[in-house]
Amino acid sequence: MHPTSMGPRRITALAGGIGGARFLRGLIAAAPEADITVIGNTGDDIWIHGLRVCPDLDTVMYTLGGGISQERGWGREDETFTVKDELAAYGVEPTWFGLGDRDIATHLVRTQMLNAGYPLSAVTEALCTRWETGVRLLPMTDERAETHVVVDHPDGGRRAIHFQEWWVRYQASLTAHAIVLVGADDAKPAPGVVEAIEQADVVILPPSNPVVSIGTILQVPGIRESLSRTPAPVIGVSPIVGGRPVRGMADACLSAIGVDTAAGAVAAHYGARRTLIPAGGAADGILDGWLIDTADAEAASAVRALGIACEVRPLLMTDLEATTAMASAALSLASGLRQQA
Ligand code: FO1
Repeated sequence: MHPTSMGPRRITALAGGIGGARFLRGLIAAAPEADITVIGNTGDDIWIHGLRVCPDLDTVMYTLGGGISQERGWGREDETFTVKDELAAYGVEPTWFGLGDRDIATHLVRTQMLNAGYPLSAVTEALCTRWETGVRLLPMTDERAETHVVVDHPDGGRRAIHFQEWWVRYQASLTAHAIVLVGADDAKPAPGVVEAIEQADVVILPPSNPVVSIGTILQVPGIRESLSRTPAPVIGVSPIVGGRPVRGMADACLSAIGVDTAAGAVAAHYGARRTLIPAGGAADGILDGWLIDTADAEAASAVRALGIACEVRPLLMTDLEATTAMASAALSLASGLRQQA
């Protein structure tokens, strides 16, 4: 820990898509001098029309680079869908996943570089050069590992479909019996990921989907272990406010793994890194601190009883100022814990 007068120098955040990216804008504003590394979820990645699409990496890149579509939260601002319409005119499937014309340029560059043998981490670094995101964006792994969801399929029978088909085509309306990261066993953390976690002054879990974003990153062998080892405080921000997900369909994902859609339940699911309960034995969780919204204040004591420090703060990212306050609260909770250590 080499704290500058203004706080931590090295911050590492695990991030998914839209909620995580929005939080990162506040984190940058709250710690402008810090070096921020973002470990991005790649379980959502998919081959579409021969192009490799990395939705969560692109959402972070576009959001921090100022190119995101504000109303969609994904894809580009000022977007057109001429190619998508032309593909549909040819009757080419899938038509349920729309690639914008500007967005396609990103996927063309990525696909060309991957075909030339560059690892996804090098591709991501190259793409981010244009966007000047202000952070170092690392994929969780350079290997292919994609989230699939086991559903009762409309055509009958139970089968695994790609996360994007479940999320976009079916709007997560099909009951998810299991959510599986296909390829996880052969995946390893991308270059720099373990170091970014173990050499951080603070590790942050933004309010991303705890199952298909944060949970997916934790399934890459070695990443959860790094979180248990790092000397940095690990602080999470609840994605559940007032018993409901702030956006997206985290409730459909949480019920798939038998976790209640509640701020305290998600903290218990992540688990305490160091339990304060003497009889608790060795904790194998990842959290030292947890931010919950004022609407869930009654959950604070149960979270603390798990051995996780808990602060109650407004957690709705209504604007940059609100998000910056959330990030500052996470950083001050971390510095408080470091002083205790
Ligand atoms: N989400 C949709 O609901 N409909 C789409 O057609 C769609 C296309 C799309 C294209 C590129 C991209 O990066 C994201 C896209 N998304 C779309 C969002 C995507 O499903 C989500 O951003 C993540 O996978 C979940 O966080």
